[in-house]
Amino acid sequence: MVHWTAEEKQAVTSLWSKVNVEECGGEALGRLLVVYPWTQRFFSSFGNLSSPNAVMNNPKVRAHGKKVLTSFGNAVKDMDHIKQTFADLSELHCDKLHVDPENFKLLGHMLLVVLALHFGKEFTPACQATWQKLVNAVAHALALRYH
Ligand code: HNI
Repeated sequence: MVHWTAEEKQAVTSLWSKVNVEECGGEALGRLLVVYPWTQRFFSSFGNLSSPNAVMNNPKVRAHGKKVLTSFGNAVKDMDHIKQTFADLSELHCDKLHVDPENFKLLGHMLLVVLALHFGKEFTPACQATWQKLVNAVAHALALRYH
């Protein structure tokens, strides 16, 4: 199990309380689809993904990004039980959606980019390191069903 110090928990919770899940979730998922275009294959029902602008302004991308980041927030709420929290979603993404688990890491990177851009100086190196640890833990939890 990943161990979290009180400072790390504090760093995660305090930034999270200021995150706009719709904006940041939509932006993170949009960037994933733009930077790694092969990930678009999972979202063929989302309509127009024909250009970076189309992706970033697509309401379905935004709505799904919000859903994903809201779910990510469950990791923030209970940082000591991340594996349990994502057990069902790991099963869904593996058995039903067949999402390659590498994509969970890529989305985690995109989320870090979005947080850095939104929070600027507040996203300190220590804050970055802690969020890196958190996105890694969530990606790992989501991938467990594949092992
Ligand atoms: Ni993901 C559906 C959470 C990463 C592809 N995903 C969901 C749902 C949640 C969710 C919640 C809705 C489940 C339901 O309807 O019961 N996804 C998460 C989380 C992460 C993540 C927390 C990582 C932090 N998902 C990804 C990635 C991909 C992905 C990286 C593909 C690149 N997810 C999907 C697809 C669906 C999905 C596809 C179904 C979409 C739909 O509604 O058709």
